[in-house]
Amino acid sequence: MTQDQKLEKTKDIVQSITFNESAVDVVLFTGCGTSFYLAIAAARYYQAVTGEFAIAVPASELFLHTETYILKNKKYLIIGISRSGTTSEIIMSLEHLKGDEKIRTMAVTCNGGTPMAKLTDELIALNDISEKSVVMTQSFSNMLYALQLYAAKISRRTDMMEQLEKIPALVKSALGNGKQLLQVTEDATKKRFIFLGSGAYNGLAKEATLKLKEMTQTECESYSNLEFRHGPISIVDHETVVILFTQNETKEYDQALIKDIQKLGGFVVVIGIVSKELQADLILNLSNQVDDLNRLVEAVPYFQLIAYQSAIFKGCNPDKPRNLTQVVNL
Ligand code: F1P
Repeated sequence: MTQDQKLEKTKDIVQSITFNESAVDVVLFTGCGTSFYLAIAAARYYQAVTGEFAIAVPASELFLHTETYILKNKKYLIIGISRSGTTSEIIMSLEHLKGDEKIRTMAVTCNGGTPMAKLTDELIALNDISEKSVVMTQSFSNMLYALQLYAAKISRRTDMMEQLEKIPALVKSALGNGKQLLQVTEDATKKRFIFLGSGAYNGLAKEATLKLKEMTQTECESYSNLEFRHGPISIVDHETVVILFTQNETKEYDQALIKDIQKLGGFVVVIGIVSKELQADLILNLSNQVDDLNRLVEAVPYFQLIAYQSAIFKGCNPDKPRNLTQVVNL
């Protein structure tokens, strides 16, 4: 609930760093779990803002299937993301790629003194973020925000930077909007949760399922919005809640999809800028002060609150998921 204050600090940290701007062919974002889902959102944002090719790869894949992702004749910037900076797969990937002169590396972490930070050429260290919970919440929003600021900064997109500067205040008000979600999180008849998001929001949809799984052990799924029609829609019934991130480019298609889901008995929650024509069971309107790409972090508290409120309602400890530790090591 205090993540807006940390976002202010994150903004200052990124703005104070002088980054290496030498050209590469590919920017590859990597991490595990929450940090991998963050990589998906960050890569899509980075490519849209800088115009440079960006991809996201799970850290385990990077050392297990290196040739599947790394081409020998191309230059890479590998951006490793990890709250702890000690997760095995991220360390193994960075160690595996170290010494290749066509690869430069950067770490984004909440602990600047860890092995990952020491392995990379550049570092964004958000040392103020010290989450006690096993589950990543403000570390996710802050590391994603840091990478958005980074992309806007190195591409000199002052238009993007001006919008990003509004995010801490917008996140503060989003954090105060949790009450509206209680009709979903305190309704025991709602048993199945699906999160839909496309483009950069696909990373958010994936992270939303992870939050709900970790905090409540509920089985849930995520898809790119229109992919949902190609099979998964067959599971929708009266016990299903679909949480859909809408954007300017998708709104027309989203409206039709929402109607189809409702016809099958599903309850639809929409998060985003919603036009008058768009109808859903619950609408969480984001601010129109910034565009879809820049308001990614403003959308984060809503799905974190869905998971948190559901955990409290079900009597689960949201900070200590079953079968999970703060750092996962092989
Ligand atoms: C990532 C991660 C999280 C998970 C749990 C354990 O760690 O696997 O996705 O929710 O907190 O750690 P990190 O590499 O970002 O520290």
